[in-house]
Amino acid sequence: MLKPDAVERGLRREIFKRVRSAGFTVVEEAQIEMLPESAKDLYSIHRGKPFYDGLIQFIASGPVVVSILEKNNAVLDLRKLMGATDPRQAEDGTIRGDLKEENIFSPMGTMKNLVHGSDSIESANREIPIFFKA
Ligand code: 3AN
Repeated sequence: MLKPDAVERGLRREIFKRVRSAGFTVVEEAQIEMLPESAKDLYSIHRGKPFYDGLIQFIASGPVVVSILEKNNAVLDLRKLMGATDPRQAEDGTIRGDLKEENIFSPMGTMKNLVHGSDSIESANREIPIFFKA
């Protein structure tokens, strides 16, 4: 998922170019607006954490681009391409490392890290219907 910061900054082409260059097939791609209920569903594992409310508000604050990507070893390879969760720790050559903003925090204290990727096949199977039910 391209988060609202990536979409707002017009990075859709640039990010999908990197994804395709890394060998992924883009099976589905759609711009949607996440309702707060869907954002809560997506991030249910973070409920109760200090950044949770801000995260939900941030994800529902503007359009996002959701996609289904296919590749051998897709989960790990996409995480490598995205870089560390904290963009300040993301290496050069990664999406988060190369495209981060100077101020990576939203007004609500959420880390603006441009992209989300499923952390396992199980997560992907849970998240895809959340993204594409609309
Ligand atoms: P990832 O997106 O790398 O899988 P998660 O799932 O641990 O990372 O975190 C989900 C999102 O929550 C992050 N992408 C970021 O926007 C936000 N977030 C995570 N940790 C923090 C933090 N310590 N402070 C503020 N926001 C955070």
